Amino acid sequence: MEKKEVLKKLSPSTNEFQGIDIESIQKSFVNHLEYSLAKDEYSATELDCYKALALTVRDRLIERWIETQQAYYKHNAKRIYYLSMEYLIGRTLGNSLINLDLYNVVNTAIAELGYDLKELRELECDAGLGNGGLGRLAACFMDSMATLEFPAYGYGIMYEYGIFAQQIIDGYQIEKPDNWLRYGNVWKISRPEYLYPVNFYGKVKQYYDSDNHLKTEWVETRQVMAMANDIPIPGYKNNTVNNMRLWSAKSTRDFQFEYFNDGDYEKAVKEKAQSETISKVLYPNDNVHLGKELRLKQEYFFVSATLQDIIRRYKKTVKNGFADFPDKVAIQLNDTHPALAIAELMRILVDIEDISWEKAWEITVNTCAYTNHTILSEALEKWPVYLLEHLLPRHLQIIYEINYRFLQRISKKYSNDIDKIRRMSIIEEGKDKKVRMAHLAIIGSHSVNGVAELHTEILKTRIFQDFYEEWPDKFNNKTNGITQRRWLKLSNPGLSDLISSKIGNGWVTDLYVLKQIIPFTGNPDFQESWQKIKLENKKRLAEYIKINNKIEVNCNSLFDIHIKRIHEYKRQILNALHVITLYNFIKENPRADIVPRTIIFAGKAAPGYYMAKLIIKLINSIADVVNNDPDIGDKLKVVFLENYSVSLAQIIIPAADLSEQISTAGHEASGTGNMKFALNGALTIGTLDGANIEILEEVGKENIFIFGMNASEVDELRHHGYNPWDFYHKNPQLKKVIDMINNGYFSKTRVFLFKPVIESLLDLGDTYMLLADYKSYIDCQQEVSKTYKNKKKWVKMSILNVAHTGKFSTDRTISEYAKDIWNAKPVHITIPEKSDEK
Ligand code: D6G
Repeated sequence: MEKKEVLKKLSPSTNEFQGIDIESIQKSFVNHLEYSLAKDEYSATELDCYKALALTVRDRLIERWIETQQAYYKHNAKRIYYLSMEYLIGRTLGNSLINLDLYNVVNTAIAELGYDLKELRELECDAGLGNGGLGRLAACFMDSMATLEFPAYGYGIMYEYGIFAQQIIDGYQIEKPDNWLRYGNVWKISRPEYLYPVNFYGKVKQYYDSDNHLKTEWVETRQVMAMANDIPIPGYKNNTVNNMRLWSAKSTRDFQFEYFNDGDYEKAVKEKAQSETISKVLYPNDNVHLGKELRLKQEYFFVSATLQDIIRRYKKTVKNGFADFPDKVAIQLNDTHPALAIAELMRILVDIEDISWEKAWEITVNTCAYTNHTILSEALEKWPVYLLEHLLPRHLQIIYEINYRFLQRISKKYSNDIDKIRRMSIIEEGKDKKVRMAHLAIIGSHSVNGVAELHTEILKTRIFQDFYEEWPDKFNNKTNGITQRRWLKLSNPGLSDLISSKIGNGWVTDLYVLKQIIPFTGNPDFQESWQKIKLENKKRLAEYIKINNKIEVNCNSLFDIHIKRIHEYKRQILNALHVITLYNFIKENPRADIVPRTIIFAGKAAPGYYMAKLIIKLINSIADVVNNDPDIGDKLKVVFLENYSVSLAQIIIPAADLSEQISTAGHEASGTGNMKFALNGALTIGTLDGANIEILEEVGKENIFIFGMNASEVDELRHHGYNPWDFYHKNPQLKKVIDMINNGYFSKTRVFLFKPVIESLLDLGDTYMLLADYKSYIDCQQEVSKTYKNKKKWVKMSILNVAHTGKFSTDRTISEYAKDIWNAKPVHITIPEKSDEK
């Protein structure tokens, strides 16, 4: 018998998969404790027990994973490749237990051994390989692609340090490195056999071969190796386990030897360390392009390794060239961060595979698709030409060629309309010439999508208007979503169970099923259970706040929550102005019957974003004054929770009464936090921005609190000259609030501390128009309080919000991508039946 056949015959999964009963789980657990971790009942720590449990679950993932990967080959399926620089995964154990339908069994099995599953789950580090919405979206997409049985792969970077851990010291953010792999990570399986060289620098050599064909080679490069690390991604109760492959940078043996041979040991070690810095750290910036060389290296490193892996896999099944490539491969670019894939695919096809430019271009465009995530100009990637020339000289040539051919077409069509040509060119002219990555992505893709209806409209009519006119069919909308497996079933078991007790479990794989709770909206028992669950969730959060912030909060107060990255356009300052307005009102009207509120903030600021860090300090300073003022008592509390993360969000969101989604209209592409809150029964106070508009459409205007200018009104006011001083002088309440900050009411020992905040609002033009929306926001907040007093009305609104969140599942989003962009078909995975005689 051949070696392979022997292996197959003996493979546990050929015979029978690992048991999923209590006894088998317990057996695996103790086996792992002993054989994988070398521990006994005396030496096993809690962390060992978490690991043994995670390994027990991992075994069950791996057998399904292998089955899944083999099935994709058997079906010769079209693969979907999701390329993303960020995956904000959070913890994996709980989610895997839910998706493998093992939660209850494992809970019991572990309890019988004397352990508490909830406690063990807490020992897992969050995988924080992302900044915010974009990375979390990628993680939700992975879950939905597996649940919908799509042959999908996530590709990215295995950062050794994820998003920094945030500490709040004296009200200020302090960043600490996130050394998340320190104690190893059970879910990460390193694959040193999948090792690809990635080239940098060097020069381009061109020559004519014996057939007089012009050949191009990229030579004298420096190499770094990319090593694969795989993380299994299970679908919900369907045996599919997809792969997420994240690359680590490793030095090549070659160049170390060079120095070793020269006897320069120190240099050899230094060079090794240097080349491995590529995958060391995630850039902690959300919605901003910094233009650092190392970041460009990261982008190319990940794109190059990924394309080599995709092509290796393609060649395993297709032997007759690349014509079928777009029928077998779909590449989705999550923002422009992986847009170099377009130039790299062209390089591979033309320079290495010897395919003509025209054919290679057709293949590339038909394979790639681009998702835009932002219209903020500071976030749009533009790489200096000199940097590309230095780091990736061949790619720059290719980009020039793509641009030349494109501009030829445009000039012919629009009879040399210079302005149009300048606007559409991939190259931005000027003192420092730059490559506009979004233009490269649009020109090199067959699909360009925005992430919410308003955002897509803005792409079509404003920032990419010329391209939309050229290719109206390329542009489409794919409203973002969230996975209900993590964001309801796992994080809010109380509400999940209540819902399922009435309408069954169908909502877990079809979120529209939640509509079936509508008939229970007016049912007093159902309402009472609903309120009780919310209260329990609030108590859990209150406990967390007590432990971490040493603040006692009133669980009967309205939990008003603003959690997301700290950014001026997200307008945490506007919320702070409301806090001070409330504070003043309580001071001035001590006897007024007000609705008590606990206003909770959380979020990280980019370490180099001065204003965002000052906003954190401002919130904490306001909290100090408010929380310690005896006139205020428990009518108002302000809490800033440190180190916002996926796991913390899972505690905060189920406890929310009110969700703050208050960005300046036209600035937040979609938002996904807004969806998580609605799914957990919080009501939204929001502007007509991003997906808030679609939440409004779904839940109805009577079940949401909308305020402020819409996107066109924002544009119009800007266009006609916005003067924040007018609003300041017109509104005494607002003036008082601003003056208090300005005069050091919240910074008594450093009176001028918050001057820059006030300057930005008054002297520097109030870019995000907080003052213009202030009155409308305050009025709307009053409406919120009034409504909250009517408990019956509030609970009905809460139930109706949940009932109407069906649209916001990533299952819907992914089905649309698969149909409209990828033309992908699901593959159903079956596993060997359990034999009875055993
Ligand atoms: C499974 C099936 C096997 C495949 C391997 C790796 O073991 O045929 O080679 O996964 O998958 P690829 O990365 O080669 O697709």
